[in-house]
Amino acid sequence: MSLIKSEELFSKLAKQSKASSIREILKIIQSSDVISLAGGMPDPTTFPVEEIKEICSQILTRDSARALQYSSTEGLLKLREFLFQWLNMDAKKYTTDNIIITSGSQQGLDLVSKALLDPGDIVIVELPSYLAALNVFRSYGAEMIGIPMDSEGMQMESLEDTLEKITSKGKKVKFVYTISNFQNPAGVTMSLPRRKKMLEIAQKYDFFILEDNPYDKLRFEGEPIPSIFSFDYEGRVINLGTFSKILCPGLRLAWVSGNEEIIEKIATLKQATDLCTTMLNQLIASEYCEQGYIDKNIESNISIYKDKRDIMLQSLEKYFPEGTSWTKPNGGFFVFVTLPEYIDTDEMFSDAIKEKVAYVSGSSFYADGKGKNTMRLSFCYPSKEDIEEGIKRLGKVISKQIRK
Ligand code: PMP
Ligand code: G9A
Repeated sequence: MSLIKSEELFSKLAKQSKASSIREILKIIQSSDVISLAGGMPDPTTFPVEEIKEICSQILTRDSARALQYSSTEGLLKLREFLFQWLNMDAKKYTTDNIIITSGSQQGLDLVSKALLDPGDIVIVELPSYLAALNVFRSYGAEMIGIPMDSEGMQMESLEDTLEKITSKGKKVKFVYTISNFQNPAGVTMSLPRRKKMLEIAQKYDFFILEDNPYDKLRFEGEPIPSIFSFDYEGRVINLGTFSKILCPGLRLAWVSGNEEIIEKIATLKQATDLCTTMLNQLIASEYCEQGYIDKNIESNISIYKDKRDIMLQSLEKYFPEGTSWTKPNGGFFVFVTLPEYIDTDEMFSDAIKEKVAYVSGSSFYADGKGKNTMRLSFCYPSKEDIEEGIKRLGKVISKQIRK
């Protein structure tokens, strides 16, 4: 217990910050026998432990002075060069100066927000959206306006209507935040026409697009769709990518790509946050990629997660009662479930825990506080057996709530 009244001395930013409900759930269910369909944690069997051990030992034998030293704020050039090639960044538009390495995409979200947002600024988000991003925007005092989605992603007519209303009040939007592939939490992918339309709208109303793309390489079927970043020619799109879902999140390695001004500003702001991303981890990832492992790892991840997605969808069909529906993702980690309007998934959570199964209730993902009858289910972490058993238990919990 502390004697100082810390609350009274907290900054406005700290007072308006909110703990992530995912992280809170993780605390509750850690080391218990609850089957967690909650956190979007990668399956640890996808972590290439042996390769990392070997690479780590090579680096520490060969290059320890550099590996254990500070690095540049922008990040290891070799890693940025690899990413430039690997992501097929257009050399007519960009150089490696258009990429900065960050300590996770979560830091990218924070630094972009720090660079662009003043209290009261408007950010447009998808309904629903990644709750830890919403928490960042909220902490910088942003006003968030949500736009509904359907199976093709954010609805562009609704976006335009909202922008007309905002503009007619003499206000402006700073950026639209979108997770264009296998969205967290909805599992939905934005179609190509919508991506093009979003860029057109951004040009018309003059705002940035923040495209967060952690799951794009985890496509189980169908053709990849070009990112909005790839057909932007004005430096209007800021793209976030991460090694968390394709290598391992423990390295805390990600990147932001964008126009030179924004990348330089992010570098300045990052200096105040952590000076630089850890050099050892950057060297590990760089070596791992250079030795040709990353694509093979992604291939094997896809096969593991696809099987788990299939089990989850089959189990939902088998165990969930009539009146429930869910998205069918072609990649990523998440399925989003809609229950009848009268069921509140926040209230139902304690029943689920009694049955030893956890999910994330949907309302945390809705900037407008709605979505009370929805929930996010992750198929990434639990074993296939636990996915089936977890869905069976959850089906029982929901069935008890269904009005006949
Ligand atoms: N954005 C989205 C949409 C995510 O789902 C996540 C992780 N769940 C992140 C950002 C943060 O990822 P990282 O581990 O790179 O910080
Ligand atoms: O907070 C974490 O551990 C990352 C997971 C994100 C998610 O579940 O969306």
